[in-house]
Amino acid sequence: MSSKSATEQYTYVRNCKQTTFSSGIPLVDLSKPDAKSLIVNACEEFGFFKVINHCVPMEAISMLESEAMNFFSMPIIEKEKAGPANPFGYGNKSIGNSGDVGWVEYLLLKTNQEHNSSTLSSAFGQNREKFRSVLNEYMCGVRKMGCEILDLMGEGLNIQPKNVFSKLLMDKESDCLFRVNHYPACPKKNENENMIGFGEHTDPQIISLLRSNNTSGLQISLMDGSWISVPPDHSSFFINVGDSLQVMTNGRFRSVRHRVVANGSKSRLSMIYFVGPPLSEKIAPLPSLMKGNESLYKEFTWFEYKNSIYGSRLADNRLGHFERI
Ligand code: GA4
Repeated sequence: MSSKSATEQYTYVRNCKQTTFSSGIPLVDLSKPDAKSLIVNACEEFGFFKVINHCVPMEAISMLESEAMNFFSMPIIEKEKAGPANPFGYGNKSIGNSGDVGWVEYLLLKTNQEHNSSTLSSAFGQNREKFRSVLNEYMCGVRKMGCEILDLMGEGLNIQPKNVFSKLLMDKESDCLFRVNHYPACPKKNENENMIGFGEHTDPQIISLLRSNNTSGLQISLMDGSWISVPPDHSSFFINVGDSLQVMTNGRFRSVRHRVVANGSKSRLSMIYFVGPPLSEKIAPLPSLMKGNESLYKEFTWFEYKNSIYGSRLADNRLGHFERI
């Protein structure tokens, strides 16, 4: 992964507060009746929560993780056959189009397109069918869980009908993405500093559904601007509120700023399903959540938002351009 000139562009952050299960991250048990109110509270305060008792089969999770590890273990020359990630495929260090770099390599895929592109075939060779079927099984489970969570948000917010959010995910024109990030272990130069794996940013979509192996690295920013580490848990999912949901709730839900720091001794593998609406969808506050207030945002479509973000830097406040002054 490393080459001297590229390493020089990396950024480092100081160590931050560690959290324990009891002190930090909101926990939602999807099998419990209080799930919907816990989700609403978590989205308001953190824009982030951890989910247990989800319906995604552990077997699909483990199989995809091992297929992904096989892919990232290949020689770089093989992986690059699936690249560059422009916008989809294998990417290494470089994130987006504006010069951001991180200690990360990744696969970025569209979810509702057959993965028969030359991209995957050339890099996966004979293993392509296996990867495709394992990926589809995982994504089916995650989509189901995403739908359940979005319905619980609708119910928790007393929105009629409750499927206002989930129907965007179920729409066959939905613009969802899937990303697998591999952060190789990165020996520390200095005990107090960590190399940035994926720089701070908010996700542009509605929600993102993330899981990782048991290696730490994910950090979220709290309302006061401080950062906390999210203890990893390979059997749970972590949900981020994205910019679009912040707008649809007129700022009631918070699009969470997050980042990943590289681990000094273990590699981290994460998989994220980004729930994006159809391109033509108007992203605007739901009338029932306005309660006589004005919209905080100018109206825009998902297509317009996407166009505006691709020229931005990772850490930019992308919603800033769409705020009403
Ligand atoms: C952040 C969330 C998703 O990973 C992503 C990222 C995208 C990319 O990697 O190409 C972006 C980033 C993300 C937001 C700003 C732009 C676009 C990199 C970047 C600098 C796939 C997405 O949809 O937006």
